[in-house]
Amino acid sequence: MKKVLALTLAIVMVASIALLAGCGSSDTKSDTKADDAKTYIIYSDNSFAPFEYLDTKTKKYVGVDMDIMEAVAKDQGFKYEMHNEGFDASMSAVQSGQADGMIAGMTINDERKKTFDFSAPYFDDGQVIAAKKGTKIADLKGKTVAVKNGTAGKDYAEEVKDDYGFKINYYKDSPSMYQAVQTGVDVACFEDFSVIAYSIKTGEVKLQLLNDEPFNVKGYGFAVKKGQNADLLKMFDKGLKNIKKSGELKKILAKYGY
Ligand code: ASN
Repeated sequence: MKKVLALTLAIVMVASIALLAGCGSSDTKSDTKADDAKTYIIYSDNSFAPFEYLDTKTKKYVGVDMDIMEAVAKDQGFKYEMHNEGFDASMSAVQSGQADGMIAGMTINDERKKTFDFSAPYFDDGQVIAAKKGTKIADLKGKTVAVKNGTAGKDYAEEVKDDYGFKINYYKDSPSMYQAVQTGVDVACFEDFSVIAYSIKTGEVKLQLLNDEPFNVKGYGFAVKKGQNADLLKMFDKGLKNIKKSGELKKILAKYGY
């Protein structure tokens, strides 16, 4: 493993990928008529800063995803209700029809495309391994690592566990996973780069990254159940295109340090 890159440098890198993704052609307001009576139920993660997290002062969920959803709904003229229930819970809610859609820093990948339909990507990220200071990749052998249920990080850990020789403990949210590593229950955790980098930067998480570049960098997208809610997905895509073009998406990302 090479030396861990300076966080700021890597953040700039990820941010520039996101900005590149922002260069699209123009689009007009939706021709998919928003159903005035309908309030869409949208699920999200609950502790995934800077994409969604509870602002302890206002007691409201804030973050990149929360702002994108608000901007897109405003642009397309539809109503929605946000439920911040956790990542795995969001995927289950969409699959069971309890939720119409989800926005949760959700990585678009081929496996998920079998059961979800995704919007165009609005941000790019991959996973990293984080551990206490001084830990080396070789230290994972014979130990347990922490992953979050249902995530791309979990899938990646399951894929490489035999190569590295570790076992896996599963957690329901990111803070439980970080806590398990900080208290020494697990030797490392698998998390999205920009999310753990953000918490390391704010000082909330005292861990370091073991890989200098994120694995499996892919887009984040809004998702609906495959074959369902096509109108909602269409409106989301149109709204996203419009906020990319108007510079609003850039502003939202900048507000959270990208
Ligand atoms: N990027 C993660 C995933 O798609 C999402 C999350 O943890 N909220 O698995």
